Amino acid sequence: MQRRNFLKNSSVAAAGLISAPLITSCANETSSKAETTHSTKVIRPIAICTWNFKNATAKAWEVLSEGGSSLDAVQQGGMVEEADVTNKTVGVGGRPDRDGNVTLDACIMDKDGNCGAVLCMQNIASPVSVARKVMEDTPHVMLAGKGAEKFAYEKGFEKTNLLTEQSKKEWLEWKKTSKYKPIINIENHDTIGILAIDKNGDLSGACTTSGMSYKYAGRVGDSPIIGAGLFVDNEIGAATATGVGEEVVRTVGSFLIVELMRQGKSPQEACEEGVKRIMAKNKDRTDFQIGFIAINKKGETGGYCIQPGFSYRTYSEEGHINTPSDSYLKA
Ligand code: SD4
Repeated sequence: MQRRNFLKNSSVAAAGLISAPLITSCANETSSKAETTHSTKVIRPIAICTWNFKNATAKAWEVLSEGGSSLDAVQQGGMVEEADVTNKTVGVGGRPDRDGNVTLDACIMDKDGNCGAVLCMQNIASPVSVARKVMEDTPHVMLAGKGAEKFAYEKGFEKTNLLTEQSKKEWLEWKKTSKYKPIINIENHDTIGILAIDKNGDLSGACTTSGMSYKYAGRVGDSPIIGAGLFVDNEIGAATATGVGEEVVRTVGSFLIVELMRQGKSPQEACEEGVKRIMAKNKDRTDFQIGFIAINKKGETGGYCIQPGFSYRTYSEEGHINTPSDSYLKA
């Protein structure tokens, strides 16, 4: 997957509000049927994820197309990225914190509003799967740190070294020049948030990440926080976020997107409005990135980002589609 250096975009001048064109282009990679798509198209079952996680949506679609539940689809899609050592922001191979420890955040939410999350968990390869166990096997929603890890072992998860040689090398390089300050979005990051609607029309979502690269030890972003990094309301729709978690937490971003859909906005309009609200509170800043994706009960999808370069991926009977999202800041 291509890394995105959003800092390179930091010189981009704020262009003011964009007059909200809906998604206009996409590249269909496996099917000749779908050459274009737009956010008002009704398609389900469907899986949608942040960025360009092709293998994750393919896995989710495999589950959905065999009649599986959206919950299984989002978990299994998320697990694909967690296991991919070349993805430096999720699961095994994720970048460590400033002390060299890989700490993972994840959450999952189902059609009935059940949810589970793990925060700042070490040594476990699939935090989204532990989050599901928290949801299903405990009366709690969130387990953090050592407690989450202990719970995972109790549930049969194996201890795994998450820091690859490559990630360690990059971290040691980074330390040579780092000022050791919590500068927001100093490094690239590409969390997976994944949403699905199954053949019964039921929605689920998951979000999994190693969080901001080289973060302070103990830092937790939006990704495992229900309402911030992910929200599902089976009557309305679902949303998930990627980018600087602090800003998403401040605005309870994913909940906001779902509520905007409840008020009648399309997924695309809701994502745009969410991003614009965040920018309204950060008028002078062009140096950070947040993207939302959303799906509504009908199966319409949308995505929007502060910075250029964001895309989201869907997989449905129309095939595998990567849709570049419009951005608040135009290059
Ligand atoms: C976080 N939102 O920990 C996550 C990071 C992310 O793409 O989305 N990276 O703040």
